[in-house]
Amino acid sequence: MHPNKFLISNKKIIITVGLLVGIIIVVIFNIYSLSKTTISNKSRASEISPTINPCLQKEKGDANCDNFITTTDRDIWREEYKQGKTAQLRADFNKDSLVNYDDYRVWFANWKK
Ligand SMILES: [Ca+2]
Ligand SMILES: [Ca+2]
Repeated sequence: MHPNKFLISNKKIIITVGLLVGIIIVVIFNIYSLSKTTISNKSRASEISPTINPCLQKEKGDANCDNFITTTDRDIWREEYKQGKTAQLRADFNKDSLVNYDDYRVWFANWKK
């Protein structure tokens, strides 16, 4: 092998290795930033979820907290009205710690027939 040829092929090897190292660094950086993004999205979701009120429509008559005011909510009201003081107060729409006809009126006013 001619000494010049050896030098050229040596340079090629150095350039190739340099490129490979560069590519590996870029790939590792991308994987790292991707995993960081995923983790921050996850933690952001867990930060938000406790602040979401699961029962936004309760004061309008949504006893089962499904965000719809339906006859199911009226049935819950009826059950709790019968139970009296032992009721869970899921149907206490006006938040006076009683389930009575005031709550029924709240439900009826917001019920989409
Ligand atoms: Ca409901
Ligand atoms: Ca009430």
